[in-house]
Amino acid sequence: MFSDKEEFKSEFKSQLEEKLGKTVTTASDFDTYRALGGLIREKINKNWLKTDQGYRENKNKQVYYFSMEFLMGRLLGNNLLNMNVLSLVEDGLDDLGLSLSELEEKESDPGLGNGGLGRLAACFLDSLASLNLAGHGYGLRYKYGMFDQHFIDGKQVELPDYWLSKEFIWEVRRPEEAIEVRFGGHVSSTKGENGKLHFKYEDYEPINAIPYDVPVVGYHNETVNTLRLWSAEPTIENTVAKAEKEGEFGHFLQHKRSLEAISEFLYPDDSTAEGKELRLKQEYFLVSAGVQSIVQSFETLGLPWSSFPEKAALHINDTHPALVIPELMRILMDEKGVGWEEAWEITQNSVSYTNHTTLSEALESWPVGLVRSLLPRIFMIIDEINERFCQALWRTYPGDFDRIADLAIVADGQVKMAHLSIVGSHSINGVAKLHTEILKKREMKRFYDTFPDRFNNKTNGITHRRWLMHANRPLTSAITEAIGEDWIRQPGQLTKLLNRKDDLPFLDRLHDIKQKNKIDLSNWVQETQGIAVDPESIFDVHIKRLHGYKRQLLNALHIMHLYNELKSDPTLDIVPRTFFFGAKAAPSYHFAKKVIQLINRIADVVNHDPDVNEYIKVVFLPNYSVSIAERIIPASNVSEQISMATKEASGTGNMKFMMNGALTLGTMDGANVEIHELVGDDNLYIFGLRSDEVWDYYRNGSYSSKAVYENDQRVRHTLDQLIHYSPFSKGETEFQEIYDALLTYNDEYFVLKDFASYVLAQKKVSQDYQRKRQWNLKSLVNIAQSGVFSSDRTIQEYARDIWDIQRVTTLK
Ligand code: B1H
Repeated sequence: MFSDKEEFKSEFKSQLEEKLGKTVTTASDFDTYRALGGLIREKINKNWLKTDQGYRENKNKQVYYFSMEFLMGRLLGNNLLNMNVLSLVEDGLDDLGLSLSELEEKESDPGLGNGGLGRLAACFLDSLASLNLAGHGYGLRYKYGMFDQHFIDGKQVELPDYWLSKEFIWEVRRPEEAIEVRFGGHVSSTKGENGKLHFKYEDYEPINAIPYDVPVVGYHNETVNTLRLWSAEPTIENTVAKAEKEGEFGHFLQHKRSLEAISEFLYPDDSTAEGKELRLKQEYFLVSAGVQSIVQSFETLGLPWSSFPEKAALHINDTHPALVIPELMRILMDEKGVGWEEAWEITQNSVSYTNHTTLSEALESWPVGLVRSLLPRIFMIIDEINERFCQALWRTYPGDFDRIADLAIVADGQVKMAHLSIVGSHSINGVAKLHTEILKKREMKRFYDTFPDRFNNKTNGITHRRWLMHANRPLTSAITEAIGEDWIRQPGQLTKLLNRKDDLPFLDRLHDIKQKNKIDLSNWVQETQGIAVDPESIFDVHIKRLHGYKRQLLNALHIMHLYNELKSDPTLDIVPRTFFFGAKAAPSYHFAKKVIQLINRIADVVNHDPDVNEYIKVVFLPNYSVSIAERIIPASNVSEQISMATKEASGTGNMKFMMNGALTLGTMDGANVEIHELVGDDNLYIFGLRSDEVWDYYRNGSYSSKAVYENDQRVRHTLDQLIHYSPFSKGETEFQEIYDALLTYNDEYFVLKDFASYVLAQKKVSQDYQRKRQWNLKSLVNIAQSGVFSSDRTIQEYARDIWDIQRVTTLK
């Protein structure tokens, strides 16, 4: 690395001069960023190579984490942190009149994911490398990531995110490791002399998968793992053949585009499955390229196929890459001559699956006709897996047609991807205790009855390196000064902070840090949004994808209610509050877009009304992203985690806030339940129906939102304001749809049902906030108990219970 700051400065200057032909004074900010990034990349290369060689020589078992999404965030700052040169580089740049944080802003934030699921994959990669575990990510190199969100007249407008327009300096294209992936065509079979069937696959469309590798740098060790992102390109032979056959350049271009479309864009749906052919193509493209390359590298070890599961663990991040199962079967049987039984045992023992949601609209299933025509051989294998599974069920439950139909992988003309994933893997995990219980007792009960040993819980986590050490450096220093630095390697040791409960100067320091972060955020909001916010007000933050079940609408109705109260009683004693929102709605999710429009309208009304705007402000930050989250979370006091109980599988934002000292205002849902268990009633604000109460209402069908409307004047007033002349709707019908969803369609997510208890909880928040010392103490308890939610803990559990891998000790 760099022996000191002077060495860094001189290497950095040579980089600028030799690679870019610029000097510190002539280079643009982006050039400077590129030079710095390029220099750091060179430093990473040595350890990257060494890690790879070490794994090969020691024949370590490798984990491959298959995910359609990796929401990595910017890499420069985190790489500097993990390489232990952050301060040195910062000081060196400072000497040259440059600011590291300004250069970090020049990096585009790769939005190759929707939300929690994609960000979890990124946190896991950081933990794998930091714990010296041989684990790599396999994903797609989308040309367009998550759309850029703009607001026009308060409505969401989506623009393409062409993130590659600026060079992505961290990737290495490796065309020599390209893999051919095949679609369409026909399969015929012939019987060999031993009576074995041989399958011949013809007339298929070949597509090249080109890997682009991104290094994943471990924290203060020498491990550098790999995130491998596949990009679709036409194969040369096929392109030439097509051009000759069709003799027209136009056709050639069209053909080329249709192939490249496979890795063209990320589907912008969070928690919803899109049943589009292109999506299925994307899924198989990732799976086939990935599994083929894993098999190739296993073959270099010269071991028998039976030891494949001892050398490779294939993990599927939700069902999106579930075709890993039939694809591995196909390769083992058709290409390597392994028989069905052995191939099946190898497959089951290598594959494991995480379920991330029980929402029915998120469950993937594909029409049989589509799978059969796009992937004929894969369909045959799925069909056979299904056949054998149903026969086995018949032996255990003879005559139980209902059960067998319910569990079948292929049924009602659909291939059910969750069923395939359960049957074809050795481990199925949920992402928080409550979620796993719901899987076992309700949503997947019959599978749990059949395979009780396969089900287990792995509560999600977040990397404390990005979300605390990088996002909140002042807090990091304060913690280390208080309890030493062991917590960095063992985040569970943050509980040592509990000894500081009576340390008033320390509590004051926590308060000052939060205040400073709030001022920084306020300045940024002023600069970028032109909105003045009061850093003394409570910073109440609701950032996550926009979805009915996450109930941004509940927060919005409460703000309308506060506004009404303030207008009718100007002397009302209210603690000033700033409500922050950040949320993207799927472009086709009409209702979610209406909610965005409503929140923007509320912001417009509230922020411009002098009767209220000293007390409440509403800021909807457009284009919410990982880098915006890193700014806002360290500056927040209240963390809104208000999903309808049973619906949010885990949540991970809740953990980031807690780690930064914000107090949760939430329902007993997902991982909030575990936060509550750790900090106790006094250190968070729980409201609303519990999961069993929700189920009771489902069972009796006794919930009536109209009854709430009729009995609660506050609810009536705010809802009426949506459709009658009011500051919020001007008598137009633009929010009729929201009104109807809440009343005509009986409020699917129990927003009105939980309104009263939410108002009470919010009142309590305001009261408590005024008692500074107590509030700081609550904040301290949250930070102290947040270590469990480090993804290091989560990954250690996956490594031990699911993947059966150990730390690689030959590396440092
Ligand atoms: C989560 C998704 C998801 N659950 C389908 N399910 C998608 C489903 O593009 N698709 O088709 C994309 C994403 N995402 C989230 O996973 C849960 O809602 C969170 O509660 C959880 O914290 C997160 C990570 O486990």
